[in-house]
Amino acid sequence: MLLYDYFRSSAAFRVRIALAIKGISVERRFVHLLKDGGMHKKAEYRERNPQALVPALELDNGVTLTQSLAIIEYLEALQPLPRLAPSDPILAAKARGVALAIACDIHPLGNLRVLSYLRDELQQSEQAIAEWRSRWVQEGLAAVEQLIQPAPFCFGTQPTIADVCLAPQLFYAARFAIPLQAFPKVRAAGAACEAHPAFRAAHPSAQPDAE
Ligand SMILES: N[C@@H](CCC(=O)N[C@@H](CS)C(=O)NCC(=O)O)C(=O)O
Repeated sequence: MLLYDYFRSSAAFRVRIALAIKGISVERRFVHLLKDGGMHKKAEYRERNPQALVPALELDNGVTLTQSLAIIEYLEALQPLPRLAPSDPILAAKARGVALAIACDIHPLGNLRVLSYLRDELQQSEQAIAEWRSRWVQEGLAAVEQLIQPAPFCFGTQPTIADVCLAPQLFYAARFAIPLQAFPKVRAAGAACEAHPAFRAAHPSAQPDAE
């Protein structure tokens, strides 16, 4: 399998964490989001992912999967253990709820294309963009704070899909100095992720394309 990856991409980071937890190794091709106007916007990549977003996972039979959570579901089906969805159906739905709160309702608002639109087309200042970024991350994480039950991961002693989405969102928050003091449970789950070998291996700073 071949992962189209970019070290700083939160969505690609999720897939790298899932791969590391499951011990699945893949080849990688790096798609730089900034160089040359964005390699993800070139026809060669769009053929694989018409959304022009990283990641994508090309399977050995030539089929390409898009969307990090769909890719992770595929990996879970391919190799069920260690599970990323808790076996208890209520906990599974809660973990998925947190994953979706992050992946659907927080992350897209801070994405490169959204911020570029604010900056370049709506002529917003860097200060306005920083406020936008911080506003949606903080509002989203305030809800996540209410939803998780860290022990020490979001829903128990093992990382779930909720942690797989939370850790990259916290990396993003740290990168832009977004304050997290108001979210002690989120910070506790984040600390558990930081100490976990799979999250370390998947971390942007540990990738071959890191800058
Ligand atoms: N919902 C998608 C989000 C993918 C996504 O937004 N990827 C970002 C990097 S984290 C990207 O490629 N951004 C390029 C852009 O905004 O132009 C997923 O989970 O895979």
